[in-house]
Amino acid sequence: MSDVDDLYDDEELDLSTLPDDELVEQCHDDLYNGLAEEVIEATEIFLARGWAPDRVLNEALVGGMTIVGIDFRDGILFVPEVLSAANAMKGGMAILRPLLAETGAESVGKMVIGTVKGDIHDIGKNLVAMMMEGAGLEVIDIGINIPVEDYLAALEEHKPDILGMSALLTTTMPYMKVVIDTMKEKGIRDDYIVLVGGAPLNQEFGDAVGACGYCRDAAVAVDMAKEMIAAKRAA
Ligand code: B1M
Repeated sequence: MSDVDDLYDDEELDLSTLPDDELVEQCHDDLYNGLAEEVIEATEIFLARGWAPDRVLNEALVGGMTIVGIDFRDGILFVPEVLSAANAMKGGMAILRPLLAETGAESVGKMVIGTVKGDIHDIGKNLVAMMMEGAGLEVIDIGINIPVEDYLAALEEHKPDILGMSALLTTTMPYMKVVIDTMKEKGIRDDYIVLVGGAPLNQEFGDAVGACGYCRDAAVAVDMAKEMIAAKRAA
């Protein structure tokens, strides 16, 4: 068979003919390659076969995004590829989200995230939000240029496990301390895991402002979030 025939075969792959285990692997590959339509189709097939929504989420989608996260961390994938994988994941999530809400499946955790006041950079924040969703967390993205009052209001409204803050400017990163200090004043600091990130930050800065963790990148953020939520729940 020629390469062209091979290519044709790939294009014409009928996902519905694959047994469950092969469809899971194919879904992982399609996520990795950012093929949203195929991921949506696979999600629908799993559901039609009677898979519970949380099983589809964990085995087909989160499993695939875990591979993406590892390769991003190891420098095999870069930001554009991860954004495209995350976009494909969103396609599957859009189908599963209402079903998961109906079945009351326990979420891995919840995070409110926003870029601090004075700062409109959101590419990194969006990537973190998408990777967190990819790991099965519920994410409430409150946007950019967020003043302390809006962070506090979002915490009050959504009661997340994690508050995530992003800053890309040396002039805006000190605002993270304003938010954390205000949380301390209100006596709510210890109710939340606070994670911070952004290109100009480092571990020393994260420690100095009183965050629970500084996240060098989105993959680190996901690992820290999962570890810290598990530790908090165990405690
Ligand atoms: Co801006 N900008 N920018 N900019 N911009 C920088 C940050 C800068 C370093 C460029 C430079 O001069 N070399 C510089 C800052 C210098 C400094 O502070 N020392 C700068 C400047 C000066 C400015 C303006 C002031 C320019 C001007 O107007 N004179 C202005 C500021 C506007 C404002 O915010 N008030 C400005 C504007 C812009 C654009 C609007 C044009 C655009 C933003 C578009 C957007 O975000 N929608 C922009 C861009 C694109 C950049 C650069 C080129 C790229 C940033 C980016 O998206 N990186 C940037 C230079 C650079 O960093 N190379 C630059 C990719 C992204 C995936 O990485 O955001 O680091 P990053 O996120 C990573 C990690 O940091 C971490 O995970 C992410 C994924 O791995 N992470 C988190 C980030 N947030 C996290 C939160 C977490 C966890 C992890 O919470 C749990």
